[in-house]
Amino acid sequence: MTDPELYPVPAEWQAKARIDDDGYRGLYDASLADRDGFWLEQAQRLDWITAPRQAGDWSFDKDDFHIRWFADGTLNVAANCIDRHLDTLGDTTAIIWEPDAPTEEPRHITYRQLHTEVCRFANVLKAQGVAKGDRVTIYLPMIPEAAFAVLACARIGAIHSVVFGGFSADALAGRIEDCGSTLVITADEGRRGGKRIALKACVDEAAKKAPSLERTIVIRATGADVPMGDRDIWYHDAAADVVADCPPVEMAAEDPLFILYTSGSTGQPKGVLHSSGGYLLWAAYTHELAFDYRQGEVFWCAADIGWVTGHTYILYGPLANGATTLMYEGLPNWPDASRIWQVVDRHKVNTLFTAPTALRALMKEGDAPVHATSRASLRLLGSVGEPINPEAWRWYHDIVGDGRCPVIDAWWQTETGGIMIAPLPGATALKPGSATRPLPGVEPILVDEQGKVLEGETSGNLCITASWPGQMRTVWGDHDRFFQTYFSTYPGTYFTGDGCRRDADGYYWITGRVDDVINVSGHRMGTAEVESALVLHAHVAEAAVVGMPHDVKGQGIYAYVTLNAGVDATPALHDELRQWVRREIGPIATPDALQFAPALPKTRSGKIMRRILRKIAEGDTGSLGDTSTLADPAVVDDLVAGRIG
Ligand code: 6R9
Repeated sequence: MTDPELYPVPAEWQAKARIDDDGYRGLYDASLADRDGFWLEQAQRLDWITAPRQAGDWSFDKDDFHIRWFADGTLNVAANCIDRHLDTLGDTTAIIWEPDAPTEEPRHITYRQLHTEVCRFANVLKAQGVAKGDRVTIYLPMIPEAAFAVLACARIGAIHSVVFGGFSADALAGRIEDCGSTLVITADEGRRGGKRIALKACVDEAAKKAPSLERTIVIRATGADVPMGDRDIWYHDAAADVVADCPPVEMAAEDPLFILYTSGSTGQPKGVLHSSGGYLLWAAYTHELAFDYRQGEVFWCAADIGWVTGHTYILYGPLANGATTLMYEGLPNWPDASRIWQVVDRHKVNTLFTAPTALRALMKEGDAPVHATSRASLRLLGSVGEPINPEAWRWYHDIVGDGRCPVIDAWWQTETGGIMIAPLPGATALKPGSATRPLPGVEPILVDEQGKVLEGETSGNLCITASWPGQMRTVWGDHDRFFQTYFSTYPGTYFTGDGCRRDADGYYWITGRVDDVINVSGHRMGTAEVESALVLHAHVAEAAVVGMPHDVKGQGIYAYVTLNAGVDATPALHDELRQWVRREIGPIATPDALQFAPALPKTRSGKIMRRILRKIAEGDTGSLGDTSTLADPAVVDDLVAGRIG
């Protein structure tokens, strides 16, 4: 190993881990030598109704583009996450629910109770006419009913589309319409950090712009008084009318399981579609491998189910493996900076999986809130969502984990379904800031701008050459966009949109997005999406949005705005525009900096030169590079003079 800062596999892990370094190499080679054999063997992790005899059937080539896995197999995803565990784990806790306020009682839901709740929910959906293949939008806070609703869809073969509770009415309406869902599941209100979130009111607002919406099922979560219209029914009323048994529907492995909208480099978010068999296998496989998951452990993925991390590592992966998964309603730092560690102690959490942005925010509060807790139950720490800076990595490892717990820096994407590049705790020596090596079955390559494959120690664009079972299958309603977005840039390979370095040890270091996507607190935001929201305002002529460094969020949003003639650039308008974006998309899209610009730097052909805007936002005004191709180079001086920071 050539890196000066290397954390070898701890002796304790070497002794007990399922897979050591030789094991990893052996498994990795086997996964390449006989891909189909490897995946058919892995597929035995699941309970199939009809066992598949086919593994991968795919081509990334334009003329023959298709991706299928286990196409002759059938199964039910919910039965794999619940029913098959009932004999052995019926009385084991499936879900620990930790409420927003620490003074409230947590809930423990056993696998048997989960079965009853999911069946009941499924029957409520069926009573509303929901059938296999229908789309159901779920707009819920982090309450157990969110898990019940998701699994109820899987049980009857409906396709769920979970929309993060922090998205605005407009964003919600767009997502309802795009997939043509007729039913939304929501709650009266959500709670986070002691604040209430008016979810039902948001759905009412969205309904005005989403004509496909026919029915809203409302869960009473806080007991707030919310108006109920013709479209609305209370979940508790509907649930009282149905029985608590519902047979799982037999699904083909390739039948869709869910849609999850994610931001890309164009204006409209994409509906990423995942399959039933391949996705679930990927969730179960990666959850067990990357976290060396053992029966009886408590697994806490501190994400929201509105993001893919919540789908795969709060619900599907842990439940498929019969784990006890923790679902937390609140914020890591409320009511105080030690809450997250208190929750670890309260529920004797063994593995914690969170995002660098949360760690950086907590780190700012110093070590005392961490030291005030025991954390003795922790054995493994995970990081996901964005590159983790070595300083935050060391703090996580040394302070949070008392130097005992390997840090699993897991690189993956909504599109990949689950973890792709990550250390295995018993096999991989760690380097702070590196996601280390690909999981068996994952074949990353780095290519230059021309698509030439780069070997050895190098930097380039990260692509994956061969399909894997958890790969997304299409963009909902736009298969051509699926191909264009991911397979046309470097023909024959899946392009991730990330830049990456590979060191002399073959370790991968993700450097961030190379497309027009900003990673704000581990959440993807398309620059075009924010721009589209800004130009909807009557006073805005043009907008350009870029990322800027942010010490807690990783990246912040920097917006340049040109106003219509005759409109004054006042502080009031400045605030109004930030609020406008917040209302149009949601709080996570609120620009951190908004600069009024008399004009934007454009080439003579009218293309905005984002490179220059990025440099200015980064404060790197000394090296703006060649500006001579600009139609009006003087524009740049105005921008530099008006820079916010
Ligand atoms: C799971 C998730 C995906 C993008 C991805 C990359 C960034 C995620 C990372 C990471 C460095 C890691 N990313 N994990 N970068 N190290 N461990 O976050 O999915 O929301 O789709 O975002 O996030 O840029 O392309 P998603």
